[in-house]
Formats: sequence, structure tokens, C-alpha cells
Amino acid sequence: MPLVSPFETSFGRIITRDSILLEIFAEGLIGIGECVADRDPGYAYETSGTAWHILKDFLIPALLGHDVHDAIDLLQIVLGIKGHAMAKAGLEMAFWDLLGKKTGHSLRDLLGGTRNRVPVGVSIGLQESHEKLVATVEDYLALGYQRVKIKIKPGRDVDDTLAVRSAFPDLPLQVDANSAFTLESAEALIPLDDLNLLLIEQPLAEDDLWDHSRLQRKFRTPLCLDESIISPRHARQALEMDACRIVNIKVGRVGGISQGVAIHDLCQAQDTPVWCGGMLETGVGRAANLALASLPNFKLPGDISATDRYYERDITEQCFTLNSDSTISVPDSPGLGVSLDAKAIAKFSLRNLRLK
Ligand code: NPG
Repeated sequence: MPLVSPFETSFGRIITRDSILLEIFAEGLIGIGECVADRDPGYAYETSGTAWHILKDFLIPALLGHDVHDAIDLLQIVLGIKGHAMAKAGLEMAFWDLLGKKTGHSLRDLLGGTRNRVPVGVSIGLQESHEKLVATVEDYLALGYQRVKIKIKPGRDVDDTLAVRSAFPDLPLQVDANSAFTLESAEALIPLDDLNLLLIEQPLAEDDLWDHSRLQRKFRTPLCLDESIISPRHARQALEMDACRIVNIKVGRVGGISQGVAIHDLCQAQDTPVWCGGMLETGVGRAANLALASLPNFKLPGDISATDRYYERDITEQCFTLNSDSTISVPDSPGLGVSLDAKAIAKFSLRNLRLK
């Protein structure tokens, strides 16, 4: 699916987005889910290719014909399959949608969400110049977004952030390095501490909890971990060693909605705020993000923007729009609360497989 504008991060430039859409057929109902693995292994090791393989050859065969009562059951069935969180999460999302449709409850209600609309922000990729960056921020503020995240990488860090901060002194602003620094090169980020940022996201490598805790000691600004938090256990360990003070939760990265809820609960018990990350999802994954972000400890705005920030044409019949208070409304029909636009699916489909 072509993005309305290219999205550039420290790990590369995304121009079109691939995703795997899952449909589970059971008891006359269809549950839909989205696997957010990207085409390239820049953000994480999983790709749409590895997810297709793991789903087709392992996860779906393990599930077919089983009685599955809840998400815990589902995760139990796939427990022996190591890793591949995004593949598992796509399947689990389709299961939640099915469960919601069967019981007549929205995903928000199934999860115990407490809000009808959730605060959101916009994530802005690396731009070619400071002028372009500031102009892009301005455009999104004019659309009503009240929180901005910018991407940084070595050599494009403090100056970029300073340009935005100088132009918008009071803007709730955060930066995301997508693991592009080392403990040594992250010294260059120290001046960010004076720019009143909400957080600095994932400066160091994903498998580097310990160095994040060494780095956090040098900053007053909270570090936030994204790539490093791949399970509730990693979240607990990160908090125990003060490797971060805020946690980003992404359904795909943590292996499913129920894992996301577990991390939410764990952080809540320790007074650590969480927020919902985004992966340029289609309307399917966006609906799941909104339901998750309606839980009470999602204290910071999510990377969940309106449909038109990503796609001219989405694959769901519903579009998400920004409310005037920089929130997006959480779907309240059964399950994810979205339905597929068959014509859009036909237009964008690259391949198709049905397993019985
Ligand atoms: O609004 O969905 C969004 C994009 C938010 O910056 C965003 N996502 O590193 O968190 C990230 C980044 C991302 C995009 C990661 C695509 C992986 C794939």
C-alpha cells in the first residue's frame, strides 16, 4: 500500500507498506487481524516473508481444528514456537476479533478499556532540511495534532530537535532513535536533556537493556524503550534496572494484544506510564491499537494518527479521523469494530492462501 509520503527513520525509508492480513473462520464468523511485520528487517528481524512462512508452516497448522476459548489458550498452543512475535500477534488479533463478534463485545470492552477516545500524536520521519522539518511539524499542528515525535539518528539529532524546539517552545515533543546509537555515541545526545522533551525513545540496541540503564543515569529526561521490550519479562527487567522510565507498547513487537495488556498492567503496578506505538498499520491494526490504548495506564499520546496521515486508500470501510482535541475515537462495535473493503483488498493483494 503506497504511503501518502515516504517515512524515513534511522533504519531506512518506507515508501510502500506490506502487511499480512489474517482471517480466521470459525462458527460461521470471521475474525480479522493484521501482522505488522515489514518487508525489510530494518526495525526488527521479522519480515512479511518470515511471518508468512511461520504462519503457514507452524502457527496456523498448530491452531487448525483446536478448541480455543481465549487468548491464553491460543498463546499456550503456540508456546513451543520460539520468537516471531509479529506473526503470533497477527493471528491473536484475528482471534480477539472473532471473540468479540461471538460475544457481541468491542475489543475495548473485552480488554477493560476505560475511555471512548484516546489522545494521539504524529510521528514525523527524517526530513531533508530543518526548514522542511519545521514546516512539516507546522502542517501537522495545523491539522490538530498536539504531540509530535521526530526521528533522529547520529548526525541528525540535537540540531534537528533544537530546530523544532525553537520554533515551538511549548510543543509536547519526543524523539526516537530506533536503536541507532551506542553508549559512546549517545554522549552526543546529552544536550537534548535541556530541550524539555517528553522522552527519548530507544537510543541503543534492542538487546542492550544494561547500557540503557547506564545511559538513563546521565539523563533527567525519561528514556523510553520500544524495540527492547519484547515481553512482560523484559519490561519487568527494564524497570528493575531503571533502563527506562516510560514504556512503548506495540502489539506486534510483544507477541499480541494480551501480552500488551500484561505489560500495561505490570507498568501500572509500578507507576510507570506507557503509550501505544504504531507501525504504519492499516485500519485493522489501528483499530486494535485504539482499543489497547483505551486502558487507563496509557498516559501519553499514542503514535496512532488519522487514516489520511498514512494512506489515501485504506483496506477498511471505516476511516479514522482526528477529533478537535487531538484524540481518536475508539471503535465500539463488536470485535475490532472494522470491516474490510473488498475492492481495496482486491486492488492491493499480492498473494493469497487459504488453509483448512
Ligand atoms: O504512526 O504508525 C505510525 C508510525 C509511528 O514512528 C512510528 N513507527 O519506529 O516506531 C517506529 C516506527 C515504525 C514504523 C517501526 C514502521 C516499524 C515499522
